[in-house]
Amino acid sequence: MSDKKPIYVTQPLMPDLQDFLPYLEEIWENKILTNGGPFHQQLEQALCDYLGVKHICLFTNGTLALITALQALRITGEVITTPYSFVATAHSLLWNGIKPIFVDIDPLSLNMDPARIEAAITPHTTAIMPVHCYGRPCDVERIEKIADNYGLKVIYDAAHAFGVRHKGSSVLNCGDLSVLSFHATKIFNTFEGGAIVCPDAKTKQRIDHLKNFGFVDEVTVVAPGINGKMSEINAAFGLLQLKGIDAARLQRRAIDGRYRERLAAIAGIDCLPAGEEESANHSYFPILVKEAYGTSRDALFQLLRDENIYARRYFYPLISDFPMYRSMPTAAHSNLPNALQASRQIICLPIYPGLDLDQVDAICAIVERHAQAGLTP
Ligand code: T4K
Repeated sequence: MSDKKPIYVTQPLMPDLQDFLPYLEEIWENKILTNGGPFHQQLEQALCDYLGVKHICLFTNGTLALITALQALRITGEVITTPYSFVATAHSLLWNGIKPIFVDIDPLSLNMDPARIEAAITPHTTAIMPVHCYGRPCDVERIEKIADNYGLKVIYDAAHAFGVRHKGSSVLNCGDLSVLSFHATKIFNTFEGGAIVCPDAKTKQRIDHLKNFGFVDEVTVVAPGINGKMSEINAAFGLLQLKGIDAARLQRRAIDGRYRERLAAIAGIDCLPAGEEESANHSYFPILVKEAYGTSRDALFQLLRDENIYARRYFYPLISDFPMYRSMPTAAHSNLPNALQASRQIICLPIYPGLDLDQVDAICAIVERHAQAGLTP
């Protein structure tokens, strides 16, 4: 075990504490803590402006936002989704009594393979829930075409896709709804938090009712809603955090570039193809550890840990391998060969503002040292 300071897969962007105090003083002064207070309203507007979207509904976390997005569009029956994601994607379906139908991913983008969607459609299918994995846009055009042809809704799990653009516009404008996470591990965080991006005021209104128990006014409840409201303290933190987001993205970009440069020559270590510089958010730095590397993925993962580098295997195991999913016919490994392979090869290396390039070099040196080392357990 190394005595070096641990390096985690990510660390949250933390503004200067002094800069947060005026926000806290204002909350203490006006005593509005939640229920759509002034900071909540300001953050909604600021995010619409920053992201280039029309309407946004803030939530306590991304998972409740996913659950509510499905409620908002009255999705039932079966939903086609990816097994290669964080469990919250499929859990949001189960919480709505919806059956997830897993389809395989594309081996290059690691996003849902649109070529697999049509074969998975049944008379019970009502929607598609793809994930912009690592913030890399799905094949939104092909997904939209299929959804239009079959009359299906599309809800993007865009938990990783804060600020990502596609063909000149926010990727969050694709599909019927997009769901963001503002968890501590995300590039933009509100400690905990999330949001639904929606295209029109009417849908926003329905979502706002749903996240507030279904209340329309003091005496009218129109739906069995939930309590999903973001508090003022979280919203205030978001407003402050937004001021540093562009600088943080530039730092992430530099780290991404350095990894690519340093890892390029190592046989058996594949970086995912670089996204368009200006439109990517560099929220993760995934590598695939292939056979030619000579050391197995799990051995490299452990070797990094031994040096206090806490890389993560996002996403291993596959969602479809967890007990509540694995007996489903579409969870069979034979149905998901690309997802299975990626989950066995993936490591996400540390990337966050504040990780300096010397540390990136040190991580790359470890990866380099064990190339062809024959340490496969
Ligand atoms: N959909 C997708 C595709 C998602 O990735 C997620 C969340 C969701 C939906 C659901 O959104 P939320 O309901 O969470 O808003 C983390 C996060 O807990 C989770 O939010 C995230 N995806 C997932 C990909 O990663 P863990 O189990 O890896 O978290 P944890 O606590 O091990 O943190 C990883 C590292 O980050 C730590 O080693 C150190 C650092 N860290 C973490 C926290 C929580 C900090 O430095 N400070 C912190 O406060 O799941």
